[in-house]
Amino acid sequence: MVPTALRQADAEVLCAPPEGALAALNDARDGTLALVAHLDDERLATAHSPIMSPLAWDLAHIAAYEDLWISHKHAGMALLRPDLAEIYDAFETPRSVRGEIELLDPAQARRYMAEVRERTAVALARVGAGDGTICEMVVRHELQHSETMRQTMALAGLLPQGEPPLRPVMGRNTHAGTSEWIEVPAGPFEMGSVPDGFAYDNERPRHTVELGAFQIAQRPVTNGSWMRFVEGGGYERREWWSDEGWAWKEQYDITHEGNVAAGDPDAPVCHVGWFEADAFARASGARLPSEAEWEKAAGLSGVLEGVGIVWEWTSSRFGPYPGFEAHPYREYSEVFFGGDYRVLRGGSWATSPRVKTLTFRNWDLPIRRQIFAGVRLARDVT
Ligand code: AVJ
Ligand code: FE
Repeated sequence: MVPTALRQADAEVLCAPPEGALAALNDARDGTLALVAHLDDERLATAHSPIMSPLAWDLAHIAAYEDLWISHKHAGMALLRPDLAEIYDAFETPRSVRGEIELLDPAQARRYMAEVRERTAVALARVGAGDGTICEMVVRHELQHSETMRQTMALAGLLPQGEPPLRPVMGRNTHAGTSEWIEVPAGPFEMGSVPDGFAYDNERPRHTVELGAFQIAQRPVTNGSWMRFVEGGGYERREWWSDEGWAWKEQYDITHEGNVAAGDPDAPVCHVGWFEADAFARASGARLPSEAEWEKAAGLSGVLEGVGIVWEWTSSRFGPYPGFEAHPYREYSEVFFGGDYRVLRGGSWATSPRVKTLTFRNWDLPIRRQIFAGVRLARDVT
């Protein structure tokens, strides 16, 4: 398989011209509406999982966010529906309660999305897109929610036909599950996004990181390797698990998910949590890469294969880079720093190419398995 290269962060904000901004917003919207076109109102309004929102919540939240940032904050207009601000704010109304409160029904949510978009067009015609940062953030917000919605749909068995796409099968030239080790020599590298163009605040500032030599797997761990881990007592051998991971596994009776056995043995394993990924690595005499190691290796051209099929868990907790400044959306990153979140890198088949860059940082709790996440191993050089 051809090695996958991720885009570097963009040197310019893609949304800078206002027509470009509206076109990008409309493309994102086409994708959102197409994603849910096959679902009836009941499926859209149901909370399929306590850790996910009803899909109709995501739809109206996308609109509320757009109205807040473009018409209200950027263009100085009043909110279209101030009465909805609280229930469609991610912090005021957390996921666990979104299934229990009165929400807009799916038809109302679609109408709200359309009305907000009309106001966005008016606002941009009136004041322009500025340097494009706000519009780019709104576009990527909608695109990121399309992945969140796909997670919900995957849990509920509601993904549209053809998804997930046939996953690229990683090289059959080697025995399934084997992967070359790539050695990355010690030395400094520049981590994070350049100062120009759009990037999330947590990717900045770009800074020099000194790393020792390490090895990283050429390919992500496959379903076949994961099955060998399972059959070799992966979920029974205490010594492979961290204390916290073992406690979680015992309390919730965690075993491997059925889709691992059903998946193509040569395709990357998906829907594994951080605790499992960590145990798998220990069982393999390896460890997870730190996010700095991951970014350094992924930035070397033609080295890593299979990047961007599944998110890759790293050993790192989500935190600020030295000199971090929250901008412009304070609640995007800062409120998650210092928690239990672990960083994932690379993107998945469900991540929009616009979002998927070399420096993009995703994060989730170590118990979470709903994301399209797998593992790439690393190890020390001895
Ligand atoms: C970057 C995927 C962790 O879903 O919590 C969506 C993206 N932020 N709306 C999330 C996000 C606000 C975020 N992740
Ligand atoms: Fe959001």
